[in-house]
Amino acid sequence: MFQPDREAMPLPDLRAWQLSRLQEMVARQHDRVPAYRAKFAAAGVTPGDLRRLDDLARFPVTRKSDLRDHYPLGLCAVPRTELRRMHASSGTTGKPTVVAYDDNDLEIFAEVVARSLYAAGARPGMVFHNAYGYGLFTGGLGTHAGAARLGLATVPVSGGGTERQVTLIEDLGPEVIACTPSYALVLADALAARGHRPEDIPLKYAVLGAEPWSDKTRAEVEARLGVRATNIYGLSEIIGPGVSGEDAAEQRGSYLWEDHFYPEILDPETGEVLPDGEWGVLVLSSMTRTAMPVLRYWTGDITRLLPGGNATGRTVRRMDQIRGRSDDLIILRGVNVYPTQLEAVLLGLGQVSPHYHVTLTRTGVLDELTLHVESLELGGSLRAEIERLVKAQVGVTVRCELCPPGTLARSEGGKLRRVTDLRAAR
Ligand code: DLL
Repeated sequence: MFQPDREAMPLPDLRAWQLSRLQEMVARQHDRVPAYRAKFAAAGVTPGDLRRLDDLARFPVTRKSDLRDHYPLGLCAVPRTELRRMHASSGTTGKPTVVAYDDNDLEIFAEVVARSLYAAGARPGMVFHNAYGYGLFTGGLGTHAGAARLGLATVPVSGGGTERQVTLIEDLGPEVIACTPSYALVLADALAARGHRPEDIPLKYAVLGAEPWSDKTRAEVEARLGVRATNIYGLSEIIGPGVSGEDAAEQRGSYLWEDHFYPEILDPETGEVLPDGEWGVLVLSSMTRTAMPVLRYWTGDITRLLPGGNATGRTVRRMDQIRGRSDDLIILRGVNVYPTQLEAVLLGLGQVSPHYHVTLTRTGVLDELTLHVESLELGGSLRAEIERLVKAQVGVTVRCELCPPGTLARSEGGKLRRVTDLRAAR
C-alpha cells in the first residue's frame, strides 16, 4: 500500500500537519491525563506554548519509567471501555509495561505496517510467512493486521519450531517472510540442511527487525535465502513494528512514517535537539494515536535522520540502521531483557551474593548470554536452578557460570557496567 498523499506530502504541508497534530495531542493529554498535566506543570509549559515545531523541545520527554510509574493504564487518554487491545513488554522490575490501543490506534497500526510491507516488496496476493512472535509482543499481531490490510495471505506461524517452519515454507511457497534477522539465519541453516539451494527457496522478500542488525547480516540473509532483505523498526510504546520501514529497491535507511510519528534526535548526554544527519537518541511522539499517545518518548535507540528519498518519491525522512542503545537494555534474539530482571531472579534465590555480570557473545548466528554469579557453593544444582528460573521468569535461555565470592568487578563509585557485549556488529 503506497499512500502518496501521506508518504509523499509536500514538505511544507507535512510540517503544518505535524504541528496541528502535535498541538491537538498536547492539549488532549493536558486535559485528559493527570500525569502529563503534572509533567507539563513541572516543566513550566502549557499547551499554548507549542506555536512552532521547534517549541516541542521545551516539552518534557517521556521515559519507560513513566509507563512503569503509571502501570498499568495510568497514561490512557480514553475510558477503559474504548480500549480494544493491550500489549505488554518486559519491565525491569518483574512487572511488564502495558500499552493500550483503541479502534483508531489499531487502524493506524495496520496502515503503517501495510506501508512498511509494501515498501519491503510485498504485494497483494502474496503469501506471507509471519515468524514474529504472536502474543503480548507486538511483532506477530502487529504485522499480521498490516498484512491483512495489504491483502497478503498470512501464515501465522509465530516464532520457534524451526523444522515445522521449513516444512511450511516448502509446502506453502511464501514470497515474503518476517522475522528477526538472527532467526532468518537460523532458518537459512535449516533450509540448507534439508538440501535447499537459495535459488530454489520460494521467498523473495525478508522483512527483518526487532533487534539491531547490519549490512553484513543483510548480505548473508540475502545470499542464503535468495531474498531482498529490508529493515522494519518500531517499539511497543509508540505502536509496535511499522514506525519505519525500508524500501526494497533502495535499501538505504527506513522511511519514518512522519505523518503519524514525529521524530527528533537528542544528544544522549545533554538532551539537546540535534540537527538532521547527526547521531543521537531517537525520540518519538505518537501524534495521531488516541488511547495512549506518548509525547517525546525516549526510545534509547541511537540513529540519525536522513532526508526522504528522491528515487521513491517519498518525502518523509528516513532513519539510519540503529547503531546501539543509550541504556542497558539487552536485546537477545529479539527478546528485550534488562539486567535488573536477571538480578531480581538472583536476589529471589537468596543463596548468591548480589554480584553478577552479563557477557554477551555470538556463536555462529545466535546470540548467547552468560550470567556470571558469585556463590560460595560452586558445585551442586545451583547453576541449573538459576538457568531454569531465568527461563521461567524472564523468558530467555541463558548460560550460568558460578565463580568464587570477590572475583567479579565491583563499582568504583561510578556506574558499574554489568554488561560486556562481545557481539561484533552483525
Ligand atoms: O520490537 C517491535 C517490532 C516487532 C519491531 C517486529 C520490528 C519488528 P519492542 O519489543 O517494544 O517492540 O522493542 C522495541 O527493539 O526500542 C529497539 O531497541 C529494538 N528494535 C526494534 N526494531 C529494531 C530494528 C518491537 N529494526 C526495541 N533495528 C526498540 C534495531 C530494533 N533495533
